[in-house]
Amino acid sequence: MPLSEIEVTRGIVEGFTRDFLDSLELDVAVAGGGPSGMTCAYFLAREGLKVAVFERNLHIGGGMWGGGMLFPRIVIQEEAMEIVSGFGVSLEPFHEGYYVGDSVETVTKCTAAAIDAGVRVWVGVSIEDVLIREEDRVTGVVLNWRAVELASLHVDPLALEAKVVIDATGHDANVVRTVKRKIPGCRLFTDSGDLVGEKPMWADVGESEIVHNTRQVYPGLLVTGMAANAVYGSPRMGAIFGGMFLSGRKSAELALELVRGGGG
Ligand code: 48H
Repeated sequence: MPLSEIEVTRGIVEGFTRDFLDSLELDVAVAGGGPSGMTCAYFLAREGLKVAVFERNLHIGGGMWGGGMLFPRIVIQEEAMEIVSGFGVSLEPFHEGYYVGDSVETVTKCTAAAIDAGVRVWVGVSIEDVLIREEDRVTGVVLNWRAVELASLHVDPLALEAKVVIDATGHDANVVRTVKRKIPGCRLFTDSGDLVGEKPMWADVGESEIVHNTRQVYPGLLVTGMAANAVYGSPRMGAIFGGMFLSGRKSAELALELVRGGGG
């Protein structure tokens, strides 16, 4: 049975439209599809929450692909083994308490596990702003195509609601930065009320602080992964990724509490 071009078009547009409309009211919107965002989304979807990841690149995986200086390997601590092995990734021991994994295998298996758990992933989409309602609470995200952003076209965005928003945008902490910039006098839940900024590399400290830094940083907005260290002023850690998975899981636990407790 031949298939006409307009049938191909119909298949794509109908499928996209149905799924996009179904994403307009989420439990949790995750900005960024790196290790922390994908892990967060995976654990939330496993609990039956409606969760979507919005990634501005056309691919998922964030900083994992490049490993350490383009050597496509990442280092994982024992504490995060359970999560990463749970995605089906095989890890090789190389030092007491530390394992090394292939970055391509880690990205692909972590992505497959998240999608199988029910996470909806949108690529090529930037979170460019947030919705703020109910006396300064983040209640959703404002989206645009990354291509529009890159071309500097004046195209107005669309928006959707989420009970909780997760900033998993890595080093730049883009969502938190947007909230800080757009709300006059905004005080984040940090000691100074400001976004402190990432410190130079110190792997042990960066890794040991990241789970603690994974918190609600503004009502309705949680921060995970490198964005958490950037917001709370902790060091970077190079190509050690265990903390990203542990932080992703912690942000899922916190988001679950907010959504289930009605605090979302
Ligand atoms: C949609 C966006 C937006 C936006 C950015 O950088 P990531 O991999 O982030 P993490 O925190 O999950 O993992 C960090 C890790 O990869 C890393 O960089 C490490 C360990 N560094 C240590 C060191 O010393 O350097 O992923 C963030 C993702 C990326 O894919 C971005 O494209 C995406 O977020 N993103 N997506 N809307 N506004 N901003």
